[in-house]
Parts: sequence; C-alpha cells; structure tokens
Amino acid sequence: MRGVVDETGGGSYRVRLEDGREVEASLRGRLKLEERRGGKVVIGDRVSLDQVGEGWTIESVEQRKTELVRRSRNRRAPKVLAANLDRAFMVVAARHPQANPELVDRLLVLGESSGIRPALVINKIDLPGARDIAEPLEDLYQSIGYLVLCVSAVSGEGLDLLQEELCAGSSTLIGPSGVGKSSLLNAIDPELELRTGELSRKGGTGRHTTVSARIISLSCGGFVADTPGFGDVGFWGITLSEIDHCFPEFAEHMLRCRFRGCSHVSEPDCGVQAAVGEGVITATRFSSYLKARSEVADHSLSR
Ligand SMILES: Nc1nc2c(ncn2[C@@H]2O[C@H](COP(=O)(O)OP(=O)(O)OP(=O)(O)O)[C@@H](O)[C@H]2O)c(=O)[nH]1
Ligand SMILES: [Mg+2]
Ligand SMILES: [Zn+2]
Repeated sequence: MRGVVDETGGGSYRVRLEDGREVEASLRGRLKLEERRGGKVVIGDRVSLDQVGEGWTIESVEQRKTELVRRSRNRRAPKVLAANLDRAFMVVAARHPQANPELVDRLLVLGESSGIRPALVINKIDLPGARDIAEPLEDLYQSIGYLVLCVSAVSGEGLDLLQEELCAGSSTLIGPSGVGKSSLLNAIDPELELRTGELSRKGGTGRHTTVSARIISLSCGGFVADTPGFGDVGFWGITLSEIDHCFPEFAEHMLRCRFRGCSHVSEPDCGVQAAVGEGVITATRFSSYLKARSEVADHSLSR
C-alpha cells in the first residue's frame, strides 16, 4: 500500500493511504538507521507501507520530486520542511510583525532554490496602516511576475483567491511566526480549528504556536501544509552558480553580461548591474542578491 506522510513526531508517522484512510505508522529498522544519518522522512514524502497485524510499517520512501529545505538555526545542517509539494505560499504580515523586502526576498529565494514556484501572501491587511506597507510590496513583487495576494484572516479580504489556489493541489504556507498562517487556514476552512497564537506585546513577535508541520486535507480537496514559523531564513544547498536564478527578473539582463558565469558583483559590462543602474532592477532586490550570494559563498567555503 502506498501513501503520503501527513505528520511526523516522536517516531510516529501519520500517513494518508491511497484509499483515503489515515493511519499511524512506524519506520522499518533500516529507515530508522538512515534517519539517524540525517535522511529524515518528512511531510509530503511518498512511502510504501506494509500492514503487520494491526500496525503499519513504512518500508520505503520514494525519491523526492521537490524539497523545501533551509539551514537549521545555529547548525550547519539542512532542515527539510516538506517534500513533493506543488506550490509554496510565502506568508508575511503587513504589520505585527511588519514585513520588509529583505524578509520577502529571503523567503522567495528559499522557494526558488527548492524548485517550487513561490507566491507571496501579505496578511493582516485589515490593520490600520497596513495598506501603506502592503501596496509597495505588492507592486514590486507583481512587477517581477510573482502572484501576490493581500489578505486578511480577520476581515476575509482576498481569501476567495487564496482558497482557490490552496484547493487546486498540494501546497504549503511558510513564513515567520505570528504572521497568521494557521489563522488563514482556519478562516478558509473553519472546521479545522487549528491552534493560533497571541502576539507577545513587546516587540510584536510571534510565539511559535504551531510546533510541528502537518499536511491538512481541506474539505475542497486540496492539501496544505501548516508549518511552524521560524525566525531566520537560512539557505541550504544553493550553489554560487544558481543563486542568480533565484531572482527571476535578472534572467533577461544576464544575457547581456560580457562574461559567462558573471557574478554580477564587479565584472565589467554586466547586464544585471546596468539594469540596476537604470532602475529596471530594484535596488533592494540587488542588495538581497549580494547578501544571499555572500552567504552562499561563506557556506561553500566552510563545508
Ligand atoms: N488583525 C489581524 N490579526 C491576525 C490576522 N491573522 C492572524 N492574526 C493574529 O495573529 C496572531 C498569530 O496568528 P497565527 O495564525 O497563530 O500565526 P502563525 O503564522 O500560524 O504563527 P506560528 O504558528 O507561530 O508560526 C494571532 O493572534 C491571530 O489572531 C489578520 O488577518 N488580521
Ligand atoms: Mg501557526
Ligand atoms: Zn553580470
């Protein structure tokens, strides 16, 4: 029997079987050993299972088509967030906590580098002053070609479009703690009753209300992973030669670079730098590129 891992925790795996049943399963010994070497089974993994008496055992894990992976905090190790998802919705809040282009760029790079086309969701558009923050972000990222949804889990604004997107396949919500990922899912599907948090008064940062990632079956037929928020977005597995491809609007300008493999940092006759000079590529995007590039360079040296 085959299935998809919906939730993991404490050595137990919740698997949605092909016939629609949800079962708890454990790992076969060989896989446990692989887990200890860092090859974790994550949500979205497609697995084959055997029924042993009343219980289920995961016998094998299929090769992943995509994986969302970031560097885990304070550790030189990858953390795979989810596998085999069609779409990633990067969620930020217009206010509380307030979004900025640097954060958005890091989230988008994470999506691009994982091979999953990211979209941007700007939540809490109901809050006073939120529109002044959200609109420039919406303009910028739409102009680059990203789908941008300005929404509110409280007022319901923009939720019909988000719902349509989430119902269309398997996706995930990714973003800092407290931006309202779980609240959005509750607003779209009230039967879910996911736990949502209070914002701590000081600093307006979230409190990591969602503690483990899990894939939720929406009543409309879609599958969406609600994931715990994180503080820093660390990159993992991006090579220097592909980092510029994580900024899709650079592509047409890269064609004008004199040198193949131009890093767009200091080479002469660089199409990307020219486009920045002309204001065609936004300065904040280019500075996010430089920062991401130097981070990736540091990591490839230290590994
Ligand atoms: N005003 C307003 N508040 C919201 C909105 N969405 C969520 N909130 C509030 O923001 C806080 C955090 O919401 P959560 O849904 O727990 O945030 P989360 O992104 O799931 O956070 P983690 O699980 O910690 O990653 C809660 O107090 C929500 O009530 C919104 O659209 N507008
Ligand atoms: Mg949550
Ligand atoms: Zn260049």
